[in-house]
Amino acid sequence: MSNECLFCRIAAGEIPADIVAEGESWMAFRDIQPQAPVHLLVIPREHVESAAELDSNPALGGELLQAVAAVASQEGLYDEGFRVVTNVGERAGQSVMHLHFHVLGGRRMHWPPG
Ligand code: DGP
Repeated sequence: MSNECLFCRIAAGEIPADIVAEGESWMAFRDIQPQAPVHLLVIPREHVESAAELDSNPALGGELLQAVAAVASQEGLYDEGFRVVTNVGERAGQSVMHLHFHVLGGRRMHWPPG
């Protein structure tokens, strides 16, 4: 855990979040700046900077994607579809340097993204 890291502090319960589901290695909460009617963030409890680090931790990657599928189902997104995004690095739009998967749904999505 890093005291400097916002999502580490949310995972530790030091900063409140609207948590929708939790597992041993992960938690899912609502994004504070939602870009869709449903906008969740799925994060590992341990500090991992980005998806690039999953190269050396494929088991955690599997657990997080399983969590993504579970929370999407829980939020009722299966019928209409949903989008899963993870930004890697500042140039790709990552603003919080703790791995997170965005789970977006409840509206039509457009492609390509900006
Ligand atoms: P990204 O730009 O891909 O790193 O996404 C970071 C997301 O984190 C962004 O959509 C806004 C969200 N966010 C930032 N600060 C907070 C916070 O304190 N609480 C919650 N729930 N979400 C946050």
